Amino acid sequence: MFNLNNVKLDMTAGLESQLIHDAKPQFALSGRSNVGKSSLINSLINRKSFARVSGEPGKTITVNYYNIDSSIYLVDLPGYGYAKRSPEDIKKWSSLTNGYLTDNKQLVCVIQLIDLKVGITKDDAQMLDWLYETKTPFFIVCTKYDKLSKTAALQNLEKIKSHQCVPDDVEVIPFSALTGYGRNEIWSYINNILGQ
Ligand SMILES: Nc1nc2c(ncn2[C@@H]2O[C@H](COP(=O)(O)OP(=O)(O)O)[C@@H](O)[C@H]2O)c(=O)[nH]1
Ligand SMILES: [Mg+2]
Repeated sequence: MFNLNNVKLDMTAGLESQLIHDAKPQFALSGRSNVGKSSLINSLINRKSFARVSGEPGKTITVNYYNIDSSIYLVDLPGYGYAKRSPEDIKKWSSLTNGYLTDNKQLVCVIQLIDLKVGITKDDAQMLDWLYETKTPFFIVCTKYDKLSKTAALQNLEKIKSHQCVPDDVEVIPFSALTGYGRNEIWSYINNILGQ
């Protein structure tokens, strides 16, 4: 297990040239703006507000590298699907995201976040297709589990698992940043991948 008292934000990259290429394995969080990426990072590292939780979705277009105990990076990717984005910002999003995801040898796994209440959007489906086509290892975290009744949550979870863009062997983990539900399972899964 990692020493979670040893967490640093190593880089807030707004330019492709700032992307990190050192040897540490990277786990990248991908998802819609507002899906709960920053909240998941805070929960994983036991902090309330280390990663900025934004009331204004899609505002910052940066790739944020959280250095976990000098061992791995949790990488907060800029969110997609934010309707009010300017053409320049869309361009910036594309070049930064493509620059990050393309030929990234340190990228071990993508953690794809899906809002359990919203389900798989068109943008999510596009991302899932891309992950499948590029053979990028990934698993799915369904966020905001606390917002639904147990019955509705299970129904939506089944819908996500059986979606045509979700291969049968892909792990789907329900999670709530509010209660911490699913947090340990996500860490176990990460450690599993690392072979620890
Ligand atoms: N109820 C609930 N709200 C959440 C959860 N995760 C995130 N949120 C809220 O959703 C909003 C967006 O979260 P944030 O982490 O900034 O999303 P990001 O844009 O993907 O980084 C914030 O208002 C969070 O408080 C969750 O598990 N449960
Ligand atoms: Mg965020």
